[in-house]
Formats: sequence, structure tokens, C-alpha cells
Amino acid sequence: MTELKNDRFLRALLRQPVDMTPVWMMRQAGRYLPEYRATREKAGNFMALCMNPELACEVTLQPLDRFPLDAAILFSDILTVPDAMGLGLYFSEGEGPRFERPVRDKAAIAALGVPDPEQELRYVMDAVRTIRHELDGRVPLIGFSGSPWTLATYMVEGGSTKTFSRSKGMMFDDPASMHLLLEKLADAVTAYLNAQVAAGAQALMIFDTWGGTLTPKDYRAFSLAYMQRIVDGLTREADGRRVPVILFTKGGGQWLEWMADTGCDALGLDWTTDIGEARARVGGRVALQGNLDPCTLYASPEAIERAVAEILASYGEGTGHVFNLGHGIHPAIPPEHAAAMIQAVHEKSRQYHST
Ligand code: 1CP
Repeated sequence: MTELKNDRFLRALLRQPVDMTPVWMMRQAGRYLPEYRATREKAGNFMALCMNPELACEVTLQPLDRFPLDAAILFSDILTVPDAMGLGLYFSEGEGPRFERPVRDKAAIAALGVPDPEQELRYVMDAVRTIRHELDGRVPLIGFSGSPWTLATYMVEGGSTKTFSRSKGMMFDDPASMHLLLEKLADAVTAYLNAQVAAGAQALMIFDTWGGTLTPKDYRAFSLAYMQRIVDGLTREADGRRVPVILFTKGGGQWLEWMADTGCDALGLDWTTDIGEARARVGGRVALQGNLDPCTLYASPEAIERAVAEILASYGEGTGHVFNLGHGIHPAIPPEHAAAMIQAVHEKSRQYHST
């Protein structure tokens, strides 16, 4: 395997010394980039783009060609796993993701199989292999999945939701069915992430976008417990290097200690938590990734630089910080504003690293 030319991101995740704070952006390949929109047009639609390894590779590399980012993230979606379980994913323009066959009762859940990643999700593994080859060691490649709870909300609702009426309805009315679904998803996600590592992913991130909608007790029982099962089952080394695992529960700032207890390597933070306080709580055990409010990028480059400086100062001296947004970059952000953020992270962070 090719030597990594820039391993700042992996080193920071393992709390090893770095020369400056590494940075990448959630949704860094996406609609805010005109070249992304052009490639999606060429593919026909979003799913066709995900299913074409060459085009998925092309859009993965687009932000890296524009900005000096320290990591690449596989271009795909968390909903490929439920699609491979037979739910029939499609994206309707302006409406977001939808499933043709949502799962709403025990019989439908019992009938679900756990997909073989090299069969039903082969196109994702082919994308990982293609991207690793094309990256040629420039930066590490992040593989990812949704958390079981987050995937379950989409599978039960049949798409995005603001109310969680059906998914929380099932959790409260028929917890045994919800647990059965979450168990199957934990098995599917573990196999999926391990296959991504086998195909070349060098770090893993679990997106628990909707864990923060739960009560503390339900978070532990319905989200964290299943992320724990996944962390326990993951391949943690490849090519003689540790494969760091990042857990991100949006809205999970009050549960950082519980999340760190899973044995993951790093926690993703949204912007509602002060990163310095988070470091005081769990920084001795895990690295932290985050946490600029994505809306900051609507502001002027000067305001962006000030906000970056505040987060770097709040985290303070030394390694263990990967700079990121607290959630995905919005489609209307000017790419030059993302550039200003990335440049500010690199320039202003050197003073915090003494190597
Ligand atoms: O029109 C388009 O081009 C589709 C927009 C889009 C993109 C660019 C979707 C649909 N997915 C993606 C890519 C994507 N999704 C990545 C790629 C890598 C990257 O550059 O970061 C990743 C990591 C995801 C993960 C994802 N998909 C999450 C978890 C992270 C998060 O943002 O909270 C979730 C919840 C999804 C579901 C999804 N897929 C797409 C949309 C618009 C949504 C969100 C729908 C909702 O709000 O419920």
C-alpha cells in the first residue's frame, strides 16, 4: 500500500503530535460545489452517482482538488444499507430520501436480511477501492455508516421526519420490534464498515444524526447500545495502522462520557457544545472532532476567521482535535467561504502545536 503523504488527520484522532490541526468538512462533496452539481447532472440523479464508482470517486476528490483538506470521505449515503435490505430507496426532487417499502411491523422486520457488503453493496466497496487508488496516499479516506437508530427512523417513517411519529411510536408501543430492527441493523452496519476497511477505508465515522432526539434513557437503550455493539465488532487495524472510529451523535453533547465509554477513538461534536468544556470532560480518553456552526459560513471571511480562532483557542494546546463543522455544509455556502475556514484552521492552529 502507498505511504500516506499527509497523516495529520489519523494522528490527531489517535492524539499523537501534529504540526497543525487537521480539517475536513461534513458533506464536503456536495451541492455547494458547482463541479459536484455538474457530475450529478452527468450521472442523472443522486443514487446513480452513488452507484457509479468512477463518478463517486470523481466527486469525492473534487473538494480535495479545490481545498487543502486533510481527509477524504467516501461519497455515498447512509441510506444505502436499508436500500440493500430491500426497502427501495429513491430521492424525489426537493423532498429528500424516500423508501418504497418502509418497515412498520414485526413481520416486515423479521423478514429483513442482513446484506452481504460485497454483493448488495458491492458498488460502495468498488467506490472505496477506486478512491483509495486515485488518492494515491494524498490524505486518508474515511468510510462511514449511519447509526442503527438513525437508519431505523428512516426505515420506519419511510423517509425524513420532523415528528418521529412512527419510529418513536414503535419504540414506545412495541419496543421488542424496534430492538429486533436495531439488532439487524447493528449486524448489517458492522459487516458494512468492516468491508469498507477491507476495501481501503482508513478511518470510520458513525453518523447518529437523530440520537439527540431521544431521552437520556432511550438514547442508551435504543441508540448507544447498538453503536457499542458495532464498535465492539469493528476491525481496528489495517495495513499495520489503527483504524480510528469516530462517533457523532448530533445533539449528544450531554452524553459525551457515555459515548467515550464505548471505546471509540474520537467523538464528533455539534456546535451546541463548547469544545474546551468537552475536552475537560473526555479529552483524556478520546479525540474531538468539530465544531463550527455551519451557519458561520454564511458570514464574511473575517467573521469566519474569528469563529475558527475561538474554537482553536477553546480547545487549546496540543493534539487530539480534528477541525470540522458541527454538521454538514449547506448547499448555499459560497465555496470561497469554505476556503477561508480551511486556511484559517491551518494558519491559526500552528501556535497550538509545538512539534
Ligand atoms: O441532491 C443531492 O445531491 C443529494 C444531497 C446528498 C448528498 C450530497 C444526500 C442526500 N446525501 C449526500 C451525501 C452524503 N450523505 C455523504 C457524503 C460524504 C460527504 O461529503 O460528507 C454523507 C456522509 C451522508 C450522510 C447522511 N445522509 C446522513 C448523516 C449525516 C448528516 O448529514 O446528518 C444523513 C442523515 C443522510 C440522509 C440524507 N441523504 C441525503 C439527504 C438530503 C439526507 C438528509 C435528509 C434528512 O434531513 O432527513
